[in-house]
Amino acid sequence: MREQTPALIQLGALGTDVFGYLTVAENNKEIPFAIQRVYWTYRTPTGVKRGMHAHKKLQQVLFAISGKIDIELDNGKGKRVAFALDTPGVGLYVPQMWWRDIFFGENAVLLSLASELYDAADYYRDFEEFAVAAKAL
Ligand code: T46
Repeated sequence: MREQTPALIQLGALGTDVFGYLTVAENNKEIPFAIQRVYWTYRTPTGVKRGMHAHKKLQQVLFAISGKIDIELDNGKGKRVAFALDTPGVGLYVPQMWWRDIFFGENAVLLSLASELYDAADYYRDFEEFAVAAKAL
C-alpha cells in the first residue's frame, strides 16, 4: 500500500469580524472522502494526552474548533510530524496507519470528520504492534 501523507487543509472562513464566521466542509470536496461519522472531544484537562492509537482503515480530518490542539503523528517507520491546530477553518488530514498523540490546550474542542463508522477492531492501541504492521505494508 502506498503511504498517504498527513496534510493541513485550508477550508477558509465566510463572514466578517462584525457578524462572525462560518466554515464549510463537504464530502469529497474539502474533505477527501465521504464522511461516515462525526465526533468531538471536549473538557479534556490541559496536560492530558489522548489518542495513542492508529487506525487500520479510517481516515479523518481533525479541527480545533475552539482553542489550541497539538497533534503528533508517527508512521511507525521512524517518521514523526507535529502539527498545531488553532484555527477553526484549518483541518488536519490524517490518513490510515498513522499513530496519533493529541494534546489539548485550555478549553480546546476537537472535531473529527471520519471516513468510517465506529469499529473497535480498526484500532491499533499498542505502538509496537502498530509499528510491526506498518513496516510490513
Ligand atoms: C481519534 C481521536 C481523534 C465509541 O464508542 N464510539 C466512537 O465513535 C468513538 C470515537 C469512541 N467510542 C468510545 C471508545 C472509548 O471507550 O469512546 C471511548 C473514548 O474513545 P478513545 O479513547 O478512542 O478517544 P480518543 O480521544 O483517544 O480518540 C478518539 C477516536 O477514538 C479516534 O478515532 O482519531 O478521537
